Amino acid sequence: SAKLSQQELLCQLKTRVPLTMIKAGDGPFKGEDWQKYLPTEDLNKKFENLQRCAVVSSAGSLKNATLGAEIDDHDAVMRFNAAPTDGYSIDVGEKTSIRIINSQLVHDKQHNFLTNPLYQTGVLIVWDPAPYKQDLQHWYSNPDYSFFERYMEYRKKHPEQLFYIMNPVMQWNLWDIIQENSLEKIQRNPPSSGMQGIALMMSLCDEVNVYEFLPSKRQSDICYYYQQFNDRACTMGAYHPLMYEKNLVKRMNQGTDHDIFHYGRVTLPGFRNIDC
Ligand code: NCC
Repeated sequence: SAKLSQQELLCQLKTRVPLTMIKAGDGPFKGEDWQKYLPTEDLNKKFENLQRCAVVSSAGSLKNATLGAEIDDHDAVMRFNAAPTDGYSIDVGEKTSIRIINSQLVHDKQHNFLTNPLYQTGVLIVWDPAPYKQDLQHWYSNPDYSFFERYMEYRKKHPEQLFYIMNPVMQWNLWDIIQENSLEKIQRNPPSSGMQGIALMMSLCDEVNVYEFLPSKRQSDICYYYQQFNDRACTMGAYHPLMYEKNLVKRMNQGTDHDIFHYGRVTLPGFRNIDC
């Protein structure tokens, strides 16, 4: 396939990966309970006109990055899964506006999702590794990790906190673009939470700074900034097509290589600022 220019690539993302959350009435998400528990407020209504946004990967290379003040200086900050700020704010900041979590975290008891205060700040968005482009009914009766019940429980306990379920169509539209722009055939596993979050923030913000998704000079085999645990696969990918995601983000980067090397920082334009 012909290699797309940066502009063409950005346009593909903008036109093919619109923000799509499950709404009451979508396919099987009908009936009284879903009516009650799915947010009625649009995510882009809640976050109208965000200017500068930060996406903070969970990478070990954020250790000793001292990027906290810079990250908190954004209008909105996105974090992932169990990534904490308490005790790490000098490196990663303390603001959390949106947290993307996978269905495994909601499902697995060990995370104490219903009660851990970590999850009670900002807007939550959960996604599940649904099968490739099946209809919602098929997914609903057979999610990768059954999380729908605990989602409702959480909503019951924390009715004030906005909490969305991502429509799987979004992750697979994104996957298509990653595959089309890679030289090899990649496995059909959904993009990482990080990559999904980047696309989502490009929908909401004028400009998106992504931290330590493309590793800086601090790159190491340490998996997370918040755990003593080494595994190269965290940065390079095993289940998720992380390496291909990172190549794509590198091609869309409007910042400098200096920014990547020193700050692990990539700068992407929001969809509003991409003319197609
Ligand atoms: O590891 P995880 O993601 O929570 O990390 C969030 C996002 O940060 C980016 N990242 C992380 C570490 C690293 N060294 N480099 C990075 O670039 C990635 O973009 C990643 O998506 C996930 O994507 O949902 C994932 O979730 C974990 C785990 O389920 C959760 O942390 C909850 O405990 C997965 N790990 C395992 O299942 C063991 C991970 O594969 C992907």
